[in-house]
Amino acid sequence: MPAFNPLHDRLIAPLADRATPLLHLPDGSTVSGQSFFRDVARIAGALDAQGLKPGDRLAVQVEKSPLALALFYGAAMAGVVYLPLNPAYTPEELGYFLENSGAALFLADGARAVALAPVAARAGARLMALNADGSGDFADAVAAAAPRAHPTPRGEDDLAALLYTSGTTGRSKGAMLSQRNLLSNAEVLVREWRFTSEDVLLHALPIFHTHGLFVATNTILAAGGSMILLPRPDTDALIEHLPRATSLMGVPTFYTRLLDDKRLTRDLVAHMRLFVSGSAPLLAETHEVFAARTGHRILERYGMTETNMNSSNPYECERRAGTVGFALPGVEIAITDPETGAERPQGEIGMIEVRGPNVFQGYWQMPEKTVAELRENGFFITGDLGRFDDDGYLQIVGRQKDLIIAGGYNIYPKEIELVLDELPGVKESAVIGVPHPDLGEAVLGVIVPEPGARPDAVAIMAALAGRLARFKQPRALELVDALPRNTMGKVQKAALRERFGGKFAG
Ligand code: MCA
Ligand code: AMP
Repeated sequence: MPAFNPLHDRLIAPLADRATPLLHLPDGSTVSGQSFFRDVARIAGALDAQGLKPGDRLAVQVEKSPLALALFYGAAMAGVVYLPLNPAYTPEELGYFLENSGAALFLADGARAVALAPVAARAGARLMALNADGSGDFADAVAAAAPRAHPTPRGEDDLAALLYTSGTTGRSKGAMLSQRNLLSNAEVLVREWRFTSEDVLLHALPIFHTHGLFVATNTILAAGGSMILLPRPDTDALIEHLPRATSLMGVPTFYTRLLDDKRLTRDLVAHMRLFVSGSAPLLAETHEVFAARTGHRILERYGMTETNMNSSNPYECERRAGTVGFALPGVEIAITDPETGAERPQGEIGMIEVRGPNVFQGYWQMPEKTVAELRENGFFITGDLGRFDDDGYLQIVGRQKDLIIAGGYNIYPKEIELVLDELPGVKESAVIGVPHPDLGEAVLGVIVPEPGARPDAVAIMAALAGRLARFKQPRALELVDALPRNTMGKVQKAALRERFGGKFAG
């Protein structure tokens, strides 16, 4: 029998009569599958009551909580497209997402209502409050709503989520993810990573990105497991709750922070089944030191917002440090010549391209960008450079796209350069990522002052603060007389990275 609404039928419906805990909260309380299901059905009812129709966009900028997690599934049940946003975004940044997506409803913390109301009004989105403590007019609407008895019928190709990912021009692009994109990936990860109903995932990631929302949560729901839901990625809390978990998914910063803590011992994690790392490169050294200290080899995998998970180290065989393993079942990975697109022989470095049921449907209302990155034959051009080693393990060796990944957050230099260049006393700027002991990479702003000007670093940082989310703001600024350029006039960022690479050396 064809599924009515695949995400609902596979991930949500099984919770309806599950009396056991789905979520374990830090205060010792739990949320049963049934209770989560009721919230999901009521959220779907509240979206109906607010007049949202299938295909409408629901934008959400709220703190992590059980109800916040249920929002995605309520939207899926109602056929509404879910657009999660980092609570760190400024009103200016949010304005773009709301306008570009044409969101019908925007949920945010009531404390920000004054700053956000004009932004929402300009975009034509209705603003409602959902606060971290579970209060707010949307929370009231959920409490009062008649729970949905049935999901809105959806097909596999219908959109479930719109996740914005920044572009090289500084304009973010909305990656359209279908029901199939998300569900196929969750099913594959359950099998490849051996998740079962016995699993308890320690969930400390944010839930506005693919990693925390889809990879972690959809996989646990598909496996019938449970999660310890931590509001923040706090190392003390990780250490406190690890003994009750079977598995952890994190960005490399989770692992370097754990290693910096003496309480991380073999005994503490002896019972653990699986540690997964992704979203940014895990240094081979971190992998080895973690293995020596704990006896666990971290399983590194590779994904993207546009593609969900592409490749993974094997569960049973060798997990090779410095590699992201093999293509997941159903996913094809090709290494191509970045200029011609022709496939390159085994062992050679080239562009990583990906095809499969995990690959997105294109960029929201940006057909020209979709055509530039998603080939007609279905391969997506990732912008990552890689090679297969002699045993077929995929190594990511660099990025062709100008992107910084700090603590697992993607930061596009162009977006910061555009803001810096507007500031008084700044002639031009270049933003680069340099090695950072905690975040992997950190943002460094290199500034060429106007002739005779001496821009003040404190004033520049203050000017950025209102405009860019904190995680995008440079950790340091350097003044230079001129930017190094090649004969074509292009800024040579590699030369800048070489010059300033030791800035944050630990
Ligand atoms: C926080 N800050 C950051 C970051 N996080 N700055 C740069 N990069 C960051 N990632 C800022 C804070 O605003 C704060 O500024 C200061 O740094 C110190 O914050 P701290 O308390 O250390 O931060 P934290 O709350 O402990 O978080 C650090 C973190 C976190 C654990 C690395 O950023 C995190 O959870 N990252 C995971 C991101 C993620 O889920 N990525 C997946 C994307 P101040 O003190 O000045 O106010 S999905 C993806 O990439 C694909 C699909 C994939 O493959 O998974
Ligand atoms: P995003 O599209 O924001 O989800 O970020 C995806 C990017 O993160 C990829 O294109 C890679 O550059 C990077 N990435 C994800 N996982 C890994 C990994 N295991 N190793 C290296 N880079 C990774």
